[in-house]
Amino acid sequence: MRLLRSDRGRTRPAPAPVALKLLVAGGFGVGKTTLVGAVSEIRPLRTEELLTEAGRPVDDTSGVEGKRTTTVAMDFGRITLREDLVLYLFGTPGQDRFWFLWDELARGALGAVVLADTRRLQDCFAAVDYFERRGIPFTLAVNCFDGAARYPEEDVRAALDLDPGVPVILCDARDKESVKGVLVSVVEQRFAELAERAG
Ligand SMILES: Nc1nc2c(ncn2[C@@H]2O[C@H](COP(=O)(O)OP(=O)(O)O)[C@@H](O)[C@H]2O)c(=O)[nH]1
Ligand SMILES: [Mg+2]
Repeated sequence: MRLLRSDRGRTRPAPAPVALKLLVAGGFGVGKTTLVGAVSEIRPLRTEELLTEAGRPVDDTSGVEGKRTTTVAMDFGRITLREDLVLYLFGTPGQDRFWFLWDELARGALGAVVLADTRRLQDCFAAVDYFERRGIPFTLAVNCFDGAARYPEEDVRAALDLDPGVPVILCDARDKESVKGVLVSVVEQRFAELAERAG
């Protein structure tokens, strides 16, 4: 009988996991910080600051009146999707005045999640444009807030004029499994693209 290598106690060392970078974008108060916090294995690095009186005219909290803090620089988190696949999540700042950070964050990103709230769909136009222009694959994730009307995927797709290839997923940014589903769809998109390119 042939001895297997593993029978001799020689186990192969586990390969180092592939680390991929993903961005989480979307309008102010749409749930980016919540999403990163829901799945991150490390204590999410947050740079929340209390909303100040000075920020009030620009930080539109209508619809998210409970919101007391805002992400000034970014959210950062990590999730092991499989033992050989680790995602690093970077939440983009929602406010227009921090747009200068986006190009830094986008460098080397495999893909993105654009979070949307159907009550304020226009808030994610800028993020959709940004990723479309740069050819960064993204999944449009509708964060289903309590009390917000549910719209079918086709309606959201039409309203945002999304390419047919862009996945639209209804999610709950507070729910780990729900968020994982969104992240997997981003990764799968990119892998499918790479496989196609490789012929
Ligand atoms: N009901 C509900 N509230 C949410 C959900 N996601 C986020 N929130 C709340 O909405 C507010 C804004 O979320 P946050 O993650 O700070 O938004 P960000 O500005 O995009 O980072 C917070 O008070 C969250 O607790 C959700 O899926 N459902
Ligand atoms: Mg935030």
